[in-house]
Amino acid sequence: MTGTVWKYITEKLESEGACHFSLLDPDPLSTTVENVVEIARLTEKAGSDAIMIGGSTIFGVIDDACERISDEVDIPTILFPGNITGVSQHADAMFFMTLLNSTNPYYIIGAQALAAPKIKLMGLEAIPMAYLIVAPGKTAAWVGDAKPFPRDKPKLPTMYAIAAELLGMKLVYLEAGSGAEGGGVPLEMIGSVSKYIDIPVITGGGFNDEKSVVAAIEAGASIVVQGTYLEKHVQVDEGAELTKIIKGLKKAGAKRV
Ligand code: 1GP
Repeated sequence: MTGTVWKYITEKLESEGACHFSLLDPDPLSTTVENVVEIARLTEKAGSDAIMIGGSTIFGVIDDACERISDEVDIPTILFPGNITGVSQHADAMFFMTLLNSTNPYYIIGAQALAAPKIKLMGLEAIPMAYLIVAPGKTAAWVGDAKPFPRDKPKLPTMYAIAAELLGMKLVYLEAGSGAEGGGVPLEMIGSVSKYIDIPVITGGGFNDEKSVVAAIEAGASIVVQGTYLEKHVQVDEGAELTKIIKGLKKAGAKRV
């Protein structure tokens, strides 16, 4: 693909109002590289706008998966690292994340500092992103020593999101945790955060159907991320239902353009 990934994302959001990102976790304990590449191919075919590669726990090296996914698809591949092990030169860009509601400075700035020289030397495009973990938070909360925001307290992540914007972050990610029950981050929380910041809100964790994905966009999110859904369903129906989910998301997005 040509041009920077950030330019691609902003232009897509400007013209289509909302984006769908597919999260793939190339964890050899639960999948194979071939499987992940196949899912990437199907999600692109279904209309997903980008592939995020990573996870909170990485067993092994992600280079091979990154290289093969990037070769397979034309949409951007963006690293979504849970630690310094999540860096690869084979992706188009990286979400340079800081887990702002971690209680451990390692996840706020320590890992970033350790990885920064390599990222800079590689010339990898880094997109600064605030990562905010909402209850239940699942593995991401446990690994990241987070103090997850209670689901009924939208004001708390809103304060953090405004701080993130003032610090110069380009995106705010509201994360309920991969496999979260309850249909993702509460809509009231997405609404509150989106209302008070001018940078795009990206959300993920438990968005497993069209209804919840569309509701997140209608509540104010710009990008919805799906991971678990893809692992479970995309190969079963060759992406037929995902195509419908993404159509629904784009329809909701179009109302905002
Ligand atoms: C996890 O938000 C992502 O970081 C995706 O979550 O696996 O529940 O779709 P799911």
